[in-house]
Amino acid sequence: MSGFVDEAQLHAKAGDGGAGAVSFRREAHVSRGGPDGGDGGRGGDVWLVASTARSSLLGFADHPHRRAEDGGHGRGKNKHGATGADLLVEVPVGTVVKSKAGEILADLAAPGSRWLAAEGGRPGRGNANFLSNRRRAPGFAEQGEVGEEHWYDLELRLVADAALVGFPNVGKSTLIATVSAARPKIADYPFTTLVPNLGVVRMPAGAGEFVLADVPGLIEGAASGKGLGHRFLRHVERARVLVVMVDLAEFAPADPQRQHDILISELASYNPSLAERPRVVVGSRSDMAPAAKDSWDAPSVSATTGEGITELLWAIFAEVQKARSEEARSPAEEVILHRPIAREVEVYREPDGSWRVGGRDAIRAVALSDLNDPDAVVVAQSRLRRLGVDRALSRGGARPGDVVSIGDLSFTWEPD
Ligand SMILES: Nc1nc2c(ncn2[C@@H]2O[C@H](COP(=O)(O)OP(=O)(O)OP(=O)(O)O)[C@@H](O)[C@H]2O)c(=O)[nH]1
Ligand SMILES: [Mg+2]
Repeated sequence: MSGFVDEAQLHAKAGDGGAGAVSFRREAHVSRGGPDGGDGGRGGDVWLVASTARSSLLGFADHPHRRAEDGGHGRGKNKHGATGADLLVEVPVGTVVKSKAGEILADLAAPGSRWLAAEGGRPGRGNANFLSNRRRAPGFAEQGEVGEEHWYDLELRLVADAALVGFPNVGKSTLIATVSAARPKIADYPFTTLVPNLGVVRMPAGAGEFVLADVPGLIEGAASGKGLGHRFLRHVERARVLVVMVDLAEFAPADPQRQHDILISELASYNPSLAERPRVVVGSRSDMAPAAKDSWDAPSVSATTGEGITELLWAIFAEVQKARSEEARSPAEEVILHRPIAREVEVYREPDGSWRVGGRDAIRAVALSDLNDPDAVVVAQSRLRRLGVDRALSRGGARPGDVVSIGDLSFTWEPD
């Protein structure tokens, strides 16, 4: 239980692309043969994968760093560097990925959902690629691109078929312990349960199964932060069915109907759609309240005597099945994907009158190049032209002679 962690940070670092090689063939009679420097290998990606084998974000608590393998460098004789292996990072189903600014980037709600957290660097090309009629002995190759690197906030929102909601001490944990293999702590005081518990309930005769969540008790004001419930309401958000449990015991803090009304209004003020969620209402600890039970017309259970339990499970299961078949008709949304840098070329005017070119492909064209080698700069510039940088600059109003910066490269613009 203490191993449950539902918030963590992740630092994803993709592998760097390997550098291309500068090499020339050695031949018996020629002092310097043709270029034969091989390309580097691509850097590995970091992917997040939703897995049912993980139940919390504990693994990230003290170890947030995940790094994929770098690509190998190219070598002579046209040998290419090895591709860096991708790193698959398993996270629990229901993990939400947020940027440091709090924006939701991905929602890994289904088992097997994948999301690219950091893209591996592109490989550098070896000098064998730069042979041309004019350039017989290219003395340069490309650098590998540095792999992406990002910090994220991870947040787990449990995915259960049904969630038990009720005041503290009404018998939620006792119920889940009775009907599943879950073994939460049970005691006769409020807020015994401090973290959500999940249990799998198997229906008789192979009818099917469903996942039931026991979340910490809610009290009036929970939606605005009272008690413990607030932190855990997000685990209720994804449940297909809510099981609203009210205490029928004689000394319960409020009568059953009032408990019910408070619970529904707290759920609704946390997230209005929760009030519309299919729900099953049940009274608990019926053995402790024969008198109150008479005025209660919804179903009731006693975990102690077993009364009403089977009927309750069938009622929950029926709602779960209904919700599942509706979902099958309208499949859930795709994983939300966010790209931090536009792929297209973008041109901005700096306050000093110079120009800055943005956009991932343009920045890449420059990042791959060895800017100390004049030949390599020529290659980078022709690639920029192909990407439409010249066109974008003239459309933006740049004039020949203006200073243009792209990544680390600054030059005087002379369109041909
Ligand atoms: N007599 C009787 N006692 C019950 C029944 N169900 C639970 N209890 C007792 O009620 C007390 C509270 O039960 P829990 O299951 O811990 O209640 P909870 O709703 O999980 O409480 P929190 O985790 O604090 O929100 C314990 O002492 C249980 O033994 C029942 O059906 N009959
Ligand atoms: Mg409990």
